Amino acid sequence: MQLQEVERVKTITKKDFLKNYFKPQKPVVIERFVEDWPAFKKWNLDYMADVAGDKTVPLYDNRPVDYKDGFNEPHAKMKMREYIDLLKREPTKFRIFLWNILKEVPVLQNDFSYPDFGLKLMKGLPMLFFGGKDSYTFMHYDIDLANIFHFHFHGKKQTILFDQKQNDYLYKIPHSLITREDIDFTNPDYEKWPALKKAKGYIAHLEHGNVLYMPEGYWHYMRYLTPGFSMSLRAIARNPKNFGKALYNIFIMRHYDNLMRRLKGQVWIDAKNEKAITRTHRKLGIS
Ligand SMILES: O=C(O)CCC(=O)C(=O)O
Ligand SMILES: [Fe+2]
Repeated sequence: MQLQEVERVKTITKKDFLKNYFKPQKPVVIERFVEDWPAFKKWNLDYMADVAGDKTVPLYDNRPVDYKDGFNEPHAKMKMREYIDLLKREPTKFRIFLWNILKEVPVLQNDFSYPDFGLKLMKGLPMLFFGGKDSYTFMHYDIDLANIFHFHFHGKKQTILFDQKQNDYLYKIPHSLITREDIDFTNPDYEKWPALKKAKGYIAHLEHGNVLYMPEGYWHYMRYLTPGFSMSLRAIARNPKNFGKALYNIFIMRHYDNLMRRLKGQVWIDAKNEKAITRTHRKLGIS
């Protein structure tokens, strides 16, 4: 893989963001954008335990997709306070994924504002993500191919990104939003995954208060280098092709995939995993 560092700026105006990053669909890290948010000073793991400690939270680990699991179904549950104790105590694979702040802990809304990047943010969908040291969120792109603003808090996170033009090299699983789950994107085995050598992407490290802009449909892999959490805000895909793919994913792909899981079980999952390799290698003339 050829990974270049995502550009970094201290802060940015709406005009420059639109011209230099949104229009060309290029990622960027804005380092000091949220320093006037109360969240910048307040948001850490202890504060989250204070405001949400009694909530039961859905947890995900790195197990491969199983046909018995529904789309994005959690693997375990815990009280938020217990989960945060665990995060602070030891490395854990358990992550919280796509946790809606508005619905779960509305007081957190007082700590941030919706920034004006010149895009219309979806106000109903501020999502939180938590992870333990060395946990990671598998390579995926979001079902709606949105523009994503990913704000990181408490500790450090590594992210690897690819645009949709790289799909031929990534061992994408058909009828899904993920790549082969046995690829280690931080240290890929090119003997096993030769196509990855052709992939051109980006890498960025996020620290407390940084915001990463991920353009429409960008693949993202996120590794928690320390325990920490992030909030994503999103704006609908503007490119008609991406918007079309979003509708297809939401209204057709995921229902078709769920149906096939029910009908064929693990055979369906195994066949898709196999196809990810054969299709990728066929396209590139690798046998
Ligand atoms: O930070 C994570 O664990 C995943 C974030 C993510 O997938 C997103 O913001 O869309
Ligand atoms: Fe995502």
